[in-house]
Amino acid sequence: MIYTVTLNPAIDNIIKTKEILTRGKNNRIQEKYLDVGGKGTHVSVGLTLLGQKNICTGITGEKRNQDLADLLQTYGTESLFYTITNQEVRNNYILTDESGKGSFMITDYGFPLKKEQIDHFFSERLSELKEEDTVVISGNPCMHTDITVFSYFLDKLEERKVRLVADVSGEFLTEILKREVFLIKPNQHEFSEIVNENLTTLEDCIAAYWKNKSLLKNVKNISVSMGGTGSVFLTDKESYIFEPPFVDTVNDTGSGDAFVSGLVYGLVNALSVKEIGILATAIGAAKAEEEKSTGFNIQRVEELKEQVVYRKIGE
Ligand code: TA6
Repeated sequence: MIYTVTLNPAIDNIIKTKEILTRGKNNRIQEKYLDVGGKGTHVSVGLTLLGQKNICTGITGEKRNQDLADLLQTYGTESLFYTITNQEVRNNYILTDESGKGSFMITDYGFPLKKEQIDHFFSERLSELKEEDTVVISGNPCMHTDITVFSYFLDKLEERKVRLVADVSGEFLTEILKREVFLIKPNQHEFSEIVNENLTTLEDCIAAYWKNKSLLKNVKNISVSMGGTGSVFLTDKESYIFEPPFVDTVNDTGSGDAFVSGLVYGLVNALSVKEIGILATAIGAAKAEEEKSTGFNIQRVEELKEQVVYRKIGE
């Protein structure tokens, strides 16, 4: 089974303005929606759309948990979060317009987690975890969560010998790199931080991967994403560059998470690196064409797959 774990989920308030968002001007609203906020939640939605069974879980506040569950349900995704009394699902704000330049994200902090909550989360939601399961930790916990709490969570996962996938950043990513991990998906800035170098091209990322092999010794697969420029998928045996097709970007929030759902689907279903990268790239692009934070059109993914440009490194 695939479990997605979101330790700080949100409800996204998406606000689309009538005209291009401009400072010092009254920006009238054209449309507004509520949607799922992520990020593991988005991975679950992606997997569901791809027909892959998964469990969408994590920790959130009891207040508005039902609203979040209802939003997930609109994509056919069942969720079962461990909820904390007197806490609320945070609200994030996504501002979009018709500039085609992407969205603005304004996010709340959420609440910090404690060790006892991790224990309860495990006993109430993860008690059936077993060796062949994949756990996708996508999104950081609230930044005020003590790193020892996150490390404690990872210890507990390690005991179950699960396959770990992580899309986290900063000190949480540093903590992940101390463990055996099946896949990480840093963006170029997060990867730059890991290797302590300013990486500006996909080729820089490839070079940094080989230069920092000892630092990355616990990681089986790495996908480094650079937004519209593309991504590199790096393993010991083979590396590929993938460039996305051009799309009219409506809302790029959640594209990275949709991309991760493609990576996870591909790895779990033992697709080749080439197939995995093409699928994930097409999904990320198809998501950017949508108004909301999550979901994509599966037929559109099939069309876009034909337009993904890829290159095997060293050939
Ligand atoms: O990746 C998109 C997204 O999950 C949004 O839906 C939004 O809620 C935000 O990212 C949350 O990011 P954060 O880093 O605050 O967990």
